[in-house]
Amino acid sequence: MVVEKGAVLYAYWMSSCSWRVRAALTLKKIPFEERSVDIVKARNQLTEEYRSINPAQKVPALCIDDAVLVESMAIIQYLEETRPAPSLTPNTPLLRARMREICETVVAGIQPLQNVGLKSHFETEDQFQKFTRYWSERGLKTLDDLLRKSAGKYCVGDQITIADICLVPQVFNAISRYSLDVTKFPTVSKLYETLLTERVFQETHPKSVRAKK
Ligand SMILES: N[C@@H](CCC(=O)N[C@@H](CS)C(=O)NCC(=O)O)C(=O)O
Repeated sequence: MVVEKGAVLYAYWMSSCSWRVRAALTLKKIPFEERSVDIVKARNQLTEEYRSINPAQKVPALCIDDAVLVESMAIIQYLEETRPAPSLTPNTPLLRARMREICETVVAGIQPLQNVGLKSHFETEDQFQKFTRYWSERGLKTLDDLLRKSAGKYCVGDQITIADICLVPQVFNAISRYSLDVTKFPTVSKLYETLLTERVFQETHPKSVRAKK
């Protein structure tokens, strides 16, 4: 049995990668304290102090079991292996592959291309928005096609998996930060609406995090 010694999550309320880990911790009922790293205004991720926590100077980072872990998917995988219940992974190789297709599409195909850290590399806000909206829409279209093959009540069948943990924060970003019309992607849209009613996504929603501050 793992004895919990108070996990600390370094995160930002609006960060989709932070939301992934917050949701995994919540689903697995692991108590944690969230410490805010302001990645937008104060840009605290760029300090040397934070660099000693996460060499990539990004959120999230999780201190747990006397270790500091970075990269949201590595963190979630660690939690899956050390705290297997409830499982966030389907029980057949094919469904696991379906889950990973969805995760990769979000984690590698969308999120890095809309990350706030890219902004300063564009001459205007307009150019950044155009770039980011293009890649977000293209990724959402991919997700819609993939999800038509895998979805039940949730992204992969009827069990909440890591795919759902990746999907919800990304769709939230698409709507709230980039004003995309996600109803153009009906399967994504329907799943998102269903998932938002789940307690885990209500409790870990950026608005709930902000309200607690
Ligand atoms: N692959 C990383 C991506 C981390 C990442 O891009 N985090 C964003 C917030 S979602 C961030 O900290 N951006 C600030 C920056 O790049 O300066 C993960 O999944 O943890």
